[in-house]
Amino acid sequence: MKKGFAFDLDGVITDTAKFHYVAWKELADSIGITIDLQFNEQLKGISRMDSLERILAYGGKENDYTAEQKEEMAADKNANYVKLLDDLSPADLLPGVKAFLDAAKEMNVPCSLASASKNAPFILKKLGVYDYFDAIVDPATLKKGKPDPEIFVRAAELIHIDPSEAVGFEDAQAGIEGIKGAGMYAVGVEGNEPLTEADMTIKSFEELNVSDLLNL
Ligand code: B16
Ligand code: MG
Repeated sequence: MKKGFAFDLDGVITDTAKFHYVAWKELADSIGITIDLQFNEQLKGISRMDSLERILAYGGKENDYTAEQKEEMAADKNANYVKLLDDLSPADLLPGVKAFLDAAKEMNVPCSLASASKNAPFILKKLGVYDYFDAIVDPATLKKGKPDPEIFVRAAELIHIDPSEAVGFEDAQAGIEGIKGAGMYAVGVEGNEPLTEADMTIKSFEELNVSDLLNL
């Protein structure tokens, strides 16, 4: 029996990866590094600063900037990213997500958010689903990012269940590894790249039923 759900945000609830990509590409271009959509796959689920480090390493510029300059670059990227979120609305929820959250609420199943994004509360409010979450992990309080299981262990703790009693939803390979490392049941939401190690993979939440997941 499962008792609660832990959701990733980007790629699971809404597709913000396309906006992250536009904002990172602009930053990378400004320092002479060319990234493409294939490289962008590596940034999914990875924290803002770790994403910047990966971009710099990709361009062979990992030793070219001070910590302060990197903070500035990350802040510039985020300011651009947040501007791109301006038009985000409930219409940007991925297919089946709203119905799934409605069903979970109806059945009093606690839901927590396990996103690496520091913008997550803002995004959930824009999407009109903030109130569906009983808890949101603050990524600033974590020691390690995905694929470390810490974020998912915390997500279960915050809704007062054991990780083994939770189902986790993720679109990134790093996130699936985190869910499995925490001891949760992993549902992979497949986008462009196939996911390995997930207990179940889906294309969208339209394929899921809350009762079936609770009975796992
Ligand atoms: P922010 P998720 C992740 O969201 C994104 O997939 C990743 O590309 C991004 O760098 C990270 O959030 C941090 O986001 O810059 O908004 O703090 O998939 O963990 O929901
Ligand atoms: Mg994601």
